[in-house]
Amino acid sequence: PQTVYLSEYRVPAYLVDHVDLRFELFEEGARVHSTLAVRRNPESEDTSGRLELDGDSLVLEGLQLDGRDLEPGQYENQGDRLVIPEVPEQFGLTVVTWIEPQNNTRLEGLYKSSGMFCTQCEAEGFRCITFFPDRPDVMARFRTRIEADRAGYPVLLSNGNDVERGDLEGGRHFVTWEDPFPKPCYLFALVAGDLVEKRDSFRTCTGREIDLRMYVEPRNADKCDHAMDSLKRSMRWDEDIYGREYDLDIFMIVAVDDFNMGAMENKGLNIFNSSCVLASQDTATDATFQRIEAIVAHEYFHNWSGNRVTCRDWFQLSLKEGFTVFRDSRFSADMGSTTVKRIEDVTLLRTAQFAEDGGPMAHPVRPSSYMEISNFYTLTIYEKGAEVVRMIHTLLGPDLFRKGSDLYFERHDGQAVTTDDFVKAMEDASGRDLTRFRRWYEQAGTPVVTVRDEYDEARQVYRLDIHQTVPDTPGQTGKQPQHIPFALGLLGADGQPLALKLVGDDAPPAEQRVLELTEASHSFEFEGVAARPVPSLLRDFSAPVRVDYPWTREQLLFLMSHDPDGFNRWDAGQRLAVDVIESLVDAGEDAEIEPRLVSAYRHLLTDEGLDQALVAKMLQLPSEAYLIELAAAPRVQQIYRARTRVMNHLAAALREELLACYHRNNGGAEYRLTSDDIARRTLRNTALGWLLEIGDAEGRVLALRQFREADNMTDRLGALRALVNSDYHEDREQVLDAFYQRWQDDPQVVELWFSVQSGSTRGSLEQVRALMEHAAFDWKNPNKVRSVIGVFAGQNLAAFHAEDGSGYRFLAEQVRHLDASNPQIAARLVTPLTRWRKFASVHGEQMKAALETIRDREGLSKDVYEVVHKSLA
Ligand code: DPP
Ligand code: ZN
Repeated sequence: PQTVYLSEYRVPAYLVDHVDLRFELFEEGARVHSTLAVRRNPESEDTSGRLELDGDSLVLEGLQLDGRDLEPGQYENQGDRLVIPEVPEQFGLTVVTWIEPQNNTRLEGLYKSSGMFCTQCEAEGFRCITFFPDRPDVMARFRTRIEADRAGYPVLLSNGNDVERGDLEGGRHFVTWEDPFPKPCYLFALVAGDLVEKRDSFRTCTGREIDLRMYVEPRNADKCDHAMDSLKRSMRWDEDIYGREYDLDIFMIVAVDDFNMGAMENKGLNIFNSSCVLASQDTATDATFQRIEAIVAHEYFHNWSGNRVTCRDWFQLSLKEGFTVFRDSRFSADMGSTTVKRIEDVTLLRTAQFAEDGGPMAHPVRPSSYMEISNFYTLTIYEKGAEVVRMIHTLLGPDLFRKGSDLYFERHDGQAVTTDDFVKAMEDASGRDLTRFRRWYEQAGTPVVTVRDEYDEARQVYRLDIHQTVPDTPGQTGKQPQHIPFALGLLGADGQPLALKLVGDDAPPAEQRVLELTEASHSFEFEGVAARPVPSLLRDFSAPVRVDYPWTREQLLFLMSHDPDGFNRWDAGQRLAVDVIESLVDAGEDAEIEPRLVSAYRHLLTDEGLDQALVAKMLQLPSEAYLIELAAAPRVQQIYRARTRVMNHLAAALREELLACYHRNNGGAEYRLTSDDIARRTLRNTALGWLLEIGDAEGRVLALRQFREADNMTDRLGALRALVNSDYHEDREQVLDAFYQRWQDDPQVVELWFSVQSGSTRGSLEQVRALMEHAAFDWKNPNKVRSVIGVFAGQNLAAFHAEDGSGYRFLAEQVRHLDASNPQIAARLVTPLTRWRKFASVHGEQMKAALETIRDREGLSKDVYEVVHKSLA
C-alpha cells in the first residue's frame, strides 16, 4: 500500500460546484447517476487538463462529458481511479455506476443494515458510491433524488431539505433533497427504510423554528426521548457558549444497527450507531445515557466545527475532532459534574492515549503521513487533540478563547482549513504568541515533567525545579520542549491553601497559579512560605503529561482529604492505590497491605458530607490497564493478583461500611438521571461488587434481590455483573440465563450481556469462544464483535495475557477472519497486540508471533497491513 504525505498536499486541480445524484435502489443492487458541474481550479498549478476521480469497488456503466458519451480511448478506468486525460476548463460530467449495497460488509459507502439502506462516507466512503474527487477540500452543493420501492422503503432521506416527492411506476416512489450548503462528499448521507418518525422542534436564538426528527425501527420508537432531549440541550448550549445557531430548517437523526463508528455528523442527517442513541430506563445504563448525551452533542457541534468549517485534508482531522471533543466534554461537564467528567476524560487519556503515544502507532495530533486514514481516527487525534484545545483555553482564558473561536468561525466559514488556521485565529484574537505551542500538533509522545522541590526555612522560600522531556517516538527523535500550562497550588500543614507569590513577580498573590513551561528547565521560587508545604501539581490535569514527583504516602493521604482541587483529590487517591498495588507485585502473599489505605477508604465510605459523585469515583481502584500502562515491563498476572489482593483486603476490612453504604444508597425512589442519583447507583453497585468479590453471603442475597427487583438497567446490570464476577457459579449461570431470556430481542442489551461475560475476570477464553457460537453473535455487526472480542482483549487482561499465549493467538485468529469482511474493525482489534514491545520477554515474543500470523495472511487489507507492519517494524 502507498503512503500519503502531508508534504505532498496540492490544491485540487478541479473543483466541483454542484452534484446532482440519482439513486435507483433495488434488492440486487443500486444504480447511481451522478452529474457534476466541474471547473478548473484557478489556484492549481496543474494545467495538464487531466481529471482524476477516486473510485472503489464500482462498476462503471456510463460516462458522458457535456452530454456526449466518452469513447473507451477517451478515459481510463483503473478501478481505484478514473482518469480523463483531456477535459475543458469547465464542463458537466455524468457518471453512472452500479454497486451492491446488500453485499457491502465493510460498511463504507452505501450498504444495508437490518433491511435499510444507509451510508457512511467519512473518511473515504463516497468513492464506493461513485467516481468523485473524494477529498474534503472539494466542496459542492448536492441535490439527491432517491428512488425505491414504496412499501419496503417508505422513508427516503438525504441532506438538506426535501423539495420534491412523488410516485413512480411499479410501486416505486422518489424523494428529492437539496442541501444549500456546499460540503465535502464525506458529509453526504442517504437513508432508505421502513422507519418510524419521532418529531420535536427547537426555537433558535433568532426565533427560527427547527424541525427535529428521529428515524428508528418501529420496535425502538420508545427509546428516542433521551437523544431528542440531549439534542435540544446541545443546540441551546452551542448558542449560549459559542454563539452558534443551527442553519438548516430540519435536523434529522437516524439509528442504524450495523455501524463502524459511534455516529456520523452528515450535514442535517446525523447517522448513529443504535448503541449510541437509543435508550430507555429499562434497557440503558447510566453510562449509556451519558454516552448518548455526549455523542448527540458531539455530532451536533460538528455542524459548525467540522461542517461549516471543515478540514483541508485528512492530516487536519483533529481540527474538527479535537475541537469538537473539547466542546462536547465542556457540554457534558455543564450538564453534570465537572470534576467527574474531568476524571473520566483523564482516565481514558492516561490509560489508552498515553499507551498509544508510547507505542508503535504513535503519531502527532497532526500526523504527517498515513497509509489508511481510517487508522487515524485515534485517541491521539480525538482525546489528545481535545487536550490541546483545552490548553489553549487555559492559556487564553474563556473570554479570549471565545473571541478566538468567533474569529475562526467567521474567517473560515465555508472553507476547508488546517489546524494552523485554528491556532492563528486564536493568536490573532488574543494577541498571544502560540508559536511554540504549535509543537503540540507536530510532536508525538507524552511529555514527562519532572518536579523536584526544596524548602529554604531561613529565606521562607519554597522552590520548584521543573524539567520536561518529550520521548522519542517512531520516526521522531530529539524533540523540542512543549509549551505546557502547569496549574498548581500549595497547601500548608493545616490543610489550608497558601497565597502564592513568586519571587520577582508582581502578580497579586493567588491560591492557584498556572505556570507556563516553555523551556526544558525552569525554577520557580515562592516567597513568604512559613513551613514546608505540600504541592498540588498539574491541577485539573492542566496538560496531557506525566508528572514525576517523589510523593510520599503521607502527602498523598493529605491531598486526598485537603486538596481543594477535586481532580487532584481523586488523583492522590489513585496514586496512593497504585503505589500500594505496585509494592505488592513483588512481595510475598503475606506482605502487609498499607493500613492507611484502608482507613482512607473507610473515611470515603462513611463521611456523608463528601461530594458523593467524587466519592463514587475515588472508590474505584486503578484499572489493570492503567497499572499496566504505568509499568515499564508489566507482568500482567502479578499485577492482576496484587490488585485483586488489595480489593479483597479492602472489601473484607470494610464489609460493614460497604453494607451500610449499599443500604444508604438503595433509595427505591423514582429513577432520575441527576448526577446525585447516578452517584448513588454507582456507590451501591461498587459496594455490591466488592462484597461479591469476597463471596459475602449477605451480599449475594442483596445482589439476587436487586437483580430481580431493579426498575432500571444500571441496577440490574450492576447486580448481574457482581454475580458474574463472583464465585457463585450457579447463581451466575442462572442470572445470565434469565437476563438473556428477558432481553434477547434487544440488540443493545444483548451487547451488554456479552460484554459482562467477555470482560469478566472469572471468565475463560473457552467461555468467550462459546459466546462467539451463540445465536446472538454476528460477525457482520461491529457492536457484537466489539462486545465479545474487543472487550475480552481490552478488559479481561489476565485471560488475554494468559501464560500460554492462547489469548494472543485467539485475537490474531479473529483479526485474520474479520479482515476479509470488515477491515476497519479488524484493524482496531489488532491494537492490544501492537504493544508487544512493552511486555516482558515471553509475552512479548508470543504477541509478536501472533502479529506475524496476521502479517502472513494472503490479501491483507490496507487497514490491517499498516497497523501490523508498523508495529512489527
Ligand atoms: N463520526 C465520527 C465522529 O463524529 C467521525 N467524524 O467523530
Ligand atoms: Zn467527531
